[in-house]
Amino acid sequence: MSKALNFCWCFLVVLLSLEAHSQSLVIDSGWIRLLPSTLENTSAYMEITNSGDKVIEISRAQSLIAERTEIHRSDYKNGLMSMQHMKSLSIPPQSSISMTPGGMHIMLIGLKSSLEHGQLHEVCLISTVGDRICDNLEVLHPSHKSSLKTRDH
Ligand SMILES: [Cu+2]
Repeated sequence: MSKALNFCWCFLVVLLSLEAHSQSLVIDSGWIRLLPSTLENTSAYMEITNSGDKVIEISRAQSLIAERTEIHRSDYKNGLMSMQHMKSLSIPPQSSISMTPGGMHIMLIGLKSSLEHGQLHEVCLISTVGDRICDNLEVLHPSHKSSLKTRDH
């Protein structure tokens, strides 16, 4: 029992020190889109806020549930949607960037196992200076997400 408690404390200390390191970046309202299990890719959405006074450049995303995790932007051209891999994403000081369906998203490529509604999976963002911010995102059916949104606001 006390061993488990010690482990928890260690974990908390590690979490707190990570938090202090990248304090000015916050992830909110994150979720992972639930798609039919036959599909190997899906995307994640979130709101990223930079509350600091310097631009933060995010260079990549990470998740253990996919073979590759990339930051993408959707583009409509001639009525067709395509996706572009963004090499980096700048977040100006005192501002937020929203990743939403049809816009920017985190692409989870090659899911290692099928996702289920309600699961939580960690997704991390890594800045060009090596800061790392992570959040547990809930796997949601897109229609659940829209009902959540109306509940939140
Ligand atoms: Cu994509």
